[in-house]
Amino acid sequence: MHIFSKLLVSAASAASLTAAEKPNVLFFLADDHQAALLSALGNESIKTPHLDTLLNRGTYFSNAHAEFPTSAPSRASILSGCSGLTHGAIYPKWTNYFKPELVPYTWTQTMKNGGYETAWMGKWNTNGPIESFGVDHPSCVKVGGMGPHWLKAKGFDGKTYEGFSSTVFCDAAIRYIDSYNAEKPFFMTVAFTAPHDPRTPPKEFEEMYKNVDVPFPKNFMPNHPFDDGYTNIRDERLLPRPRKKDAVMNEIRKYYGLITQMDEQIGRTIKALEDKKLLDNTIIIFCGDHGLGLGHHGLLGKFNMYTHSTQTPLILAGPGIPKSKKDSLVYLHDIYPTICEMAGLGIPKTVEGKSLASIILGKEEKVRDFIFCANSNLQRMVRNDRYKLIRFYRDEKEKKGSNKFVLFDLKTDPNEMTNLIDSPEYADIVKMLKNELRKW
Ligand SMILES: [Ca+2]
Repeated sequence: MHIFSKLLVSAASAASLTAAEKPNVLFFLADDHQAALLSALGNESIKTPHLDTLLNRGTYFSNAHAEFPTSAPSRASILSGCSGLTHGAIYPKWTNYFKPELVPYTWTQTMKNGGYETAWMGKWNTNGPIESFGVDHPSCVKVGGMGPHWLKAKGFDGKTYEGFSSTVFCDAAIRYIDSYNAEKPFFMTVAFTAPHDPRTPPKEFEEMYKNVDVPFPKNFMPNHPFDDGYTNIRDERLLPRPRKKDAVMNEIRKYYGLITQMDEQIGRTIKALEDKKLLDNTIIIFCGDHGLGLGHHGLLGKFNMYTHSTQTPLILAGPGIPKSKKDSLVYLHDIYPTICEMAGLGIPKTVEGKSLASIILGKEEKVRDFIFCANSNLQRMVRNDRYKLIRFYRDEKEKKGSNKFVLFDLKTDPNEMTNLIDSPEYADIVKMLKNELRKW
């Protein structure tokens, strides 16, 4: 019987998992990875062979949401298993930092307490020193939100490593795997800074897409149709307005280059696991911290409530995880409790996310009926399995944003182009969704 299957038979068997039986966990966290953007998900222009392989042997969640689709709040949610309204790290409001009282109950600390050796490579964008989050082995950690991809980083061995971000981080992961002594199971995170801008992939990967006719967003607009409150945020100023097709295509090509380069490093890391005969007992997770707009709705960033930005591909593969596609409504902060259940660890009471283990095993179809997302004080969203309501706010003090509601039918209009808010036949749906949003 697979470890995971055995684990779910009863609480007693979960508790009886020995250190040798516990699965290792390898978490690949990409930075700004757009919803559904993998070759295996139907985009024939992008090359993601290693992520495709992972997807084809695991469970893919097609509706995985970042509640606050920007790096710091999303990563704080992933680490704490909590809503941004609880952990507080919402830029530019709420507390602006990760609440210290949650630090003892973070994912990394919980895994360490449960007998795991914990390692972290790459981006650390959470308030507080990484060691205080129960990370035993921080290596080539890049503190902060963003920066050049060509970087220098200090390895766990004290040496300085230099190169392209995703390569440096995965080299550190491979060094860890090569020296791993299997006394304890490991929980390793490789937190990329790709495919976040600056969109400067290594030359080979830029050349790869130079003459490729990449798919142009179906919901491209030269400008967002109204002031959404984030018109002048940094991401949105990366190209002039109105957006021009050629310039947008160029951004998309370089974004693809960053993803393919990252995919190659993910492949090297998985190969290192295989060589060490650890692959069969390792759960591998992949997701972005949220998505991104690249010409979609006239946008270039993630500060919005559209699918391309609030959602990111989420894949889990490994022992006992069947090949499957799930459309259930999930949050990225569900991953932490899911892994706790799969590893036979207790889920701390502070965790607000829900374990997806029952969905993965086909025992349940959903763990919730609604998803809520937000960006600071200017945007709120609620959706169910079909309809999405977005509430835009006007900040009179800052003179930005619009006082406006938008409703989309995600089934008939997956590109979110037709606002149904004023159609009388949707009045009951609007009322119901507004009521849910009020309760949130
Ligand atoms: Ca990000």
